[in-house]
Amino acid sequence: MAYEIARDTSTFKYGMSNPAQLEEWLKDHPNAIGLGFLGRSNVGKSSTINALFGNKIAKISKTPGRTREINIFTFRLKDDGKICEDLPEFYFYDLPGYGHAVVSKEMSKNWEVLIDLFFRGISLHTLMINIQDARHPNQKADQDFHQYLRAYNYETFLLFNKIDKLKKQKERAALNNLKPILSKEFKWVKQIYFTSAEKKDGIDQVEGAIISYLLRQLDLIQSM
Ligand SMILES: Nc1nc2c(ncn2[C@@H]2O[C@H](COP(=O)(O)OP(=O)(O)O)[C@@H](O)[C@H]2O)c(=O)[nH]1
Ligand SMILES: [Mg+2]
Repeated sequence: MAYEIARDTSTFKYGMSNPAQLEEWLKDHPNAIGLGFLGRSNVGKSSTINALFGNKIAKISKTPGRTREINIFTFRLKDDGKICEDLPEFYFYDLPGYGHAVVSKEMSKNWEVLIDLFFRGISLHTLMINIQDARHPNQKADQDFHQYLRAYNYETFLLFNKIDKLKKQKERAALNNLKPILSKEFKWVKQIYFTSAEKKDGIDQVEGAIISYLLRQLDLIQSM
């Protein structure tokens, strides 16, 4: 693979908590090519972003449910070590975690408003990356979220993170056995990965798949 993510180009752009501001941004970026990171609080969304896009670009939190904003970032690709100036800037979105009980009513209302605006307004050239905890896959909140997501028809990858915490061979085997079952259950999910954001396991494979997605979107837009 000649292309790679140019980690030193990853840039934080906006933290959006204001619906009107988000709506305006979405209207201004109808063809943005990018990635949305989604999952329950604490599954390792920010850690995965950091592993993919460069250390500490996203804040890693010790307290679940801290990110209440939609954080927007940009990045570029590199080819043989050189930044691809001929390719556009790409986007990624660190979305606030779903299914966390310990937030106030008002906060969860704002979460719903933001998430709803996001999914209704974000460019169709957005790959949704759903991260789940490999030790506790397919929780009620994950199922509920997939019900919601499937209505929108975005290409979706599923990542089971924290596999380093599965110490025993037996636990890993159980997760592997789950793969065909999950593929059936999440039929619209295009690809499934097992990762450790902490140990960087599986991250190269995810990066490769992300890059092919981005290049495919460029082709699609150019042929329009
Ligand atoms: N052991 C292990 N811990 C992880 C991994 N990914 C994230 N964590 C830890 O899980 C906690 C939550 O991570 P964070 O990225 O903030 O989750 P987010 O709320 O989904 O953004 C932090 O303490 C991380 O250090 C992983 O792959 N392995
Ligand atoms: Mg986070």
